[in-house]
Amino acid sequence: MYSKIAVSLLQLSIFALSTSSYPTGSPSLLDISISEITHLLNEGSITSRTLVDLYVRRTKEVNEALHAVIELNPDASAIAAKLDEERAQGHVRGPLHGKPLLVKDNIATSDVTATGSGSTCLADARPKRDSTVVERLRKAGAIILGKTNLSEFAGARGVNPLEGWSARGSQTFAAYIEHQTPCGSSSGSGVAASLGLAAGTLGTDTAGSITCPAAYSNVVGIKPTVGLTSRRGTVPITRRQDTIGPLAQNVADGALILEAIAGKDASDNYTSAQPWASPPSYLASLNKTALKGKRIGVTFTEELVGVLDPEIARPVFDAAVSDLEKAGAVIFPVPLGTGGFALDDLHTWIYGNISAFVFSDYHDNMAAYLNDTIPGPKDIETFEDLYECLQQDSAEQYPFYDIDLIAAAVGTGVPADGSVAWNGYVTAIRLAEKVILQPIEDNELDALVTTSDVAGFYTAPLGYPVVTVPIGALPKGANTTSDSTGTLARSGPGLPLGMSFIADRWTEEKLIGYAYAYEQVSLKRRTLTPLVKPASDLESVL
Ligand SMILES: *[C@@H]1O[C@H](CO)[C@@H](O)[C@H](O)[C@H]1NC(C)=O
Ligand SMILES: *[C@@H]1O[C@H](CO)[C@@H](O)[C@H](O)[C@H]1NC(C)=O
Ligand SMILES: *[C@@H]1O[C@H](CO)[C@@H](O)[C@H](O)[C@H]1NC(C)=O
Ligand SMILES: *[C@@H]1O[C@H](CO)[C@@H](O)[C@H](O)[C@H]1NC(C)=O
Ligand SMILES: CC(=O)N[C@H]1CO[C@H](CO)[C@@H](O)[C@@H]1O
Repeated sequence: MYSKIAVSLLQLSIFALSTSSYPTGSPSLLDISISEITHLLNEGSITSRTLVDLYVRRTKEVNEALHAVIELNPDASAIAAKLDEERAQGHVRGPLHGKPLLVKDNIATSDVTATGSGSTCLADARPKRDSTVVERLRKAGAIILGKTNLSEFAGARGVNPLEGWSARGSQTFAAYIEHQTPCGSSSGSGVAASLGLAAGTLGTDTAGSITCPAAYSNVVGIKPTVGLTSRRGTVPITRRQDTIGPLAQNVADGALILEAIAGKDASDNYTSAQPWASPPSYLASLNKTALKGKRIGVTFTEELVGVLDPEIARPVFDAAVSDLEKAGAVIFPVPLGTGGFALDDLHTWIYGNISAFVFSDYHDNMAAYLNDTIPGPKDIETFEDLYECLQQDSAEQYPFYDIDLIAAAVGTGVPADGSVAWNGYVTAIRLAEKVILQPIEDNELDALVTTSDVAGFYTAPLGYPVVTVPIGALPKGANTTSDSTGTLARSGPGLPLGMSFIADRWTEEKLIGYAYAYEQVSLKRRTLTPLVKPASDLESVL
């Protein structure tokens, strides 16, 4: 749920910071945009079946090393053939027609793949129907290729499981430094988007789970306003904060996927808060001049950089700020708001107040999710059944990996609709408003820009949207650090960095525009080369 920050030294990994190794000439799935794929499909150079075949091959080439994908849908090829047929007959459903996408393992599908949120126990319970977001993607012509790995239960299983680890998919690694943390919890979605294992992916976010993995995997992540995308059929933590959004190679692809999944849904009443009859077009936001004259607050304070060495990281952020200026933004260096308190205290209090409602919400929201599933041989009908199974199923590796957060939810005596939960929620919002909203209001900002870790945490209770874009990587000389078990490198030269655009609820339209304008000036994604990347590519079929 929260990215854990621990510092310890790992053996120095040797690698070279490379300049661009992005393919020139023949297009590559590492780099191609969805609209370029559309062009190839329309001119008949490739088919969706070919694409499915390529993405499957690419996944197999890297998955043993990175564990980004949990399960592939064996029917994807047949679905692609049907969509190829539709295209041949002149019926194109829209820009996602025939595009293979991967979704996080906590997003329900009623196809042959399981939905487990990384848990072998939960995977046994079969969703009765597709989640709303998957329904929308299929209607738009997308092919659901399979499920991506994640931090089990989106980080809400226990305290010691590492980010990107799940019983169903094992440890996800990101591709840019050796044994790199993918961050969590949409770990596999970030890695898969980055390596072109699909044309794009879906992730979910409760407190940074799209924002952080996007940054660590050198991709764009859009965390929508809570209520812009329906959560029906997605494994919950708390509906007050859960949201579903895309991770993609570029802002335009993210906008395209978001446009397909956004909208009202009678089965998720948070979506009724949308201030329009239907959401605006996010493709229409893609305007290179979107930042011109816009007041952008930037805040890159020391604690924002977490385990990263501030002195080493700062030039990367400074260069990003210069690019914002190049794109026409008026820059205001602003600190995060503190309302006169220490930021550390605010962090602790927000965390504490979220804890006052998150477990009771988890308890109730999970019961509602399980109501829409059909129990399998493990007979999981209730959250309590799940809790029992987690302790007994050896694949879950309990007690080596704890289940403390599930235990807290199962054992909560706090009613989700009672005053303790409500008070915690309202207090968390008020505190987070001091940090994020205050500097926006005081400086009349169009958006606030900060590091992805900070953006993920402080926007969580507010339900604010966050758009994250690659800005480069930690340079040579950065310390290599790992988690306390030495499993995941959390910092080191070549670690991708992202920056996040934040504003009030329902402002995706402008944030996507700003992110796009910055991206077009900076084009940082292409300056990083993954250490592990798939070999199969379009040149073999074009
Ligand atoms: C929203 O939906 C949930 C679950 O379907 C329900 O418990 C809650 O009462 C609804 N709230 C409103 C304001 O309708
Ligand atoms: C892009 O934004 C500018 C304002 O910054 C506006 O004048 C222009 O019409 C927009 N272009 C498109 C294609 O929407
Ligand atoms: C909630 O926030 C208040 C400050 O507004 C703080 O005093 C309190 O300790 C926090 N609650 C928890 C459970 O951390
Ligand atoms: C790397 O870590 C060491 C030991 O913690 C510290 O002394 C040093 O300043 C760090 N290097 C940089 C570049 O920050
Ligand atoms: C598609 C794929 O490779 N899935 C693998 C994910 O990881 C688990 C655990 O290592 C394997 O059993 C799956 O085959």
